[in-house]
Amino acid sequence: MTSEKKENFFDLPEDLKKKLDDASSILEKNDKFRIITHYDADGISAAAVLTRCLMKDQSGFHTSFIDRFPDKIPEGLPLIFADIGNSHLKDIQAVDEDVIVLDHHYVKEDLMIESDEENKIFINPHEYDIDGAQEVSGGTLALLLSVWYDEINWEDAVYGLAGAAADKQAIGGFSGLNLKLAQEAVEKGSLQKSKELFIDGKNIQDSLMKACDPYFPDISGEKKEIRRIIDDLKIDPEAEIGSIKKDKKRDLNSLLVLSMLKKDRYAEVIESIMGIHYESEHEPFDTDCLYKILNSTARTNRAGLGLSLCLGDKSARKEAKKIRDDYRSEMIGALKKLEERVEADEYEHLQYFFEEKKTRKGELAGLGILYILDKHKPVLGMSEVDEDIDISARATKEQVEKGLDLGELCRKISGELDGSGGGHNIAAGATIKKGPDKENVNKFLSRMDQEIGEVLF
Ligand SMILES: [Mn+2]
Repeated sequence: MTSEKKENFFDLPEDLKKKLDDASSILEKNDKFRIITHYDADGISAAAVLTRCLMKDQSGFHTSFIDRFPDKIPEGLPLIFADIGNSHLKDIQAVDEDVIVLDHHYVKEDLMIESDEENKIFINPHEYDIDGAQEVSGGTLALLLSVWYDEINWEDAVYGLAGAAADKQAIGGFSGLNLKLAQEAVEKGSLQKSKELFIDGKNIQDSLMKACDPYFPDISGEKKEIRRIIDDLKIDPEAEIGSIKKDKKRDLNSLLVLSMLKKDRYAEVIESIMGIHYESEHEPFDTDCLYKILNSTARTNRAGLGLSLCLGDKSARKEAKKIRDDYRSEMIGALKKLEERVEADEYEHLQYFFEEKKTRKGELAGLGILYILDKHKPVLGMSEVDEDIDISARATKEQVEKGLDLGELCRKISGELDGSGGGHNIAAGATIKKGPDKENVNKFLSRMDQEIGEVLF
C-alpha cells in the first residue's frame, strides 16, 4: 500500500498501524508459514484470506484448524495465529519463531500482554477500543493485515467479511472496522452491495423449506404452508430467488416479516431478512452465502474443505454446497425440536436445552435466541461429552448493552467448578465436570441464573 494511503487508512490508531507494518515485515521476510486458526467459519475465513495472500506472494504455508489451543506450540516455522491465541499470549511469546497473532476475542487484562519484540506481533482490537465482539472478527483482522501488506488483496474482501458475518457481526448491518473494510472494498471495485432476501437454496421452495438462518416461525420447513404462500403469490416454486420479480419479492418479504412479528422478534432481526449482501466481483459468492457454506463445513468437521473452496477448488465448491444443503436439512429438524421443547427447561433468568451433538449446540443456542426462544433470557446449550458437560451460551445485543458479559460469567462460574470457560460478551462457552449425579450442571445453571439476574433483571 502506498505510504500516503496508509496515512489515511481508516484513521487507525498510530500504534496499530505500527503493528501492521511490523506484521507486514514478517510476511515479507519469510517464505513459509504455519497458519493456525480457530475451527469455525470465522477461522476458515481468516485462513482463506491469509493463504490467498501468501500464495500471491509465492510463499508456502501449512494450515491447521484447532478447537483448543495446543499444549505445545509447534516450532520450526514462522507462525500466524488467527481467531485464536489471545488467551495464550504468554506461551506464544516464549517461542523462538516469528509470530503474528490476529485474534478478536476479549481476554482479561492480565492475559493481554504486550510484546516488545519486533518479531512477536499481537494484534488485539480491544487494545484500541475496537469492539471485537461486534466490529471486527478473525477474518476481517486477517483482511486488514492482508490489504495493509498489499492492496491487491482487496480482491479477497469477500472471504474476510464472510468471517465477520459468521460471527454474527452483520446483524443489522456491519459496523465499525468491518463496515469500513466493506465500504473500502466496494470503493475498490472488489465487492458490490446488493439488497436481497437473506435466504439461500436451489429455488424458492427449497429455500423456505430449509430456512434456518433466518428461521421463519410457522413457515420454515412447513411444506403445506410454503406451498400455500407460493401459490397465493403466484411464484414458480422452482424459481431462483434472484429471478423473482420485485413486487412478488416484496410481498413475500412482508409475509416473512409478519411471521416474525407474530413471535415478537427484535426489530433489527426482522429487518435483516431483507439485508445488504456484498457480492464479490471476482468470486461466485456473496458474504452471506459464503459464510453459511463455511459454517456448514466447520460444523461437520470439514474445515479443510471450506478452505479449499476459498482457494478456488471447483470440486470442493460442489461438495461444500452439498454439505451446506444437508446441514440445513439437519438444522431445520433440530430447530423444530427446540421450538417444541418444554418450558420447564427454564430458570427465572435463563433458558437452556440439552443437545446430543456437541458441535451443533452453539449454533442452535444462537439461532434459538434470535428466532425461537424467549428473547429476554440468555440461552445455554449443553452437551454431555464423556465425563464433561460442554456449554455454549448466547445472548442478544440488547442484553450485552445492559452490561451482560457471558464470556466473563462462563470464565468465572466454570472456574468455581474447576472447569474452564470464556469467550465474547455475546457468545461464550464453558466446560465443566459433570460431577456425581450431574450435580455440577445444576450448580452451574443456578449460579448463572443468579448472576444474569443481577445484571439484567
Ligand atoms: Mn471469530
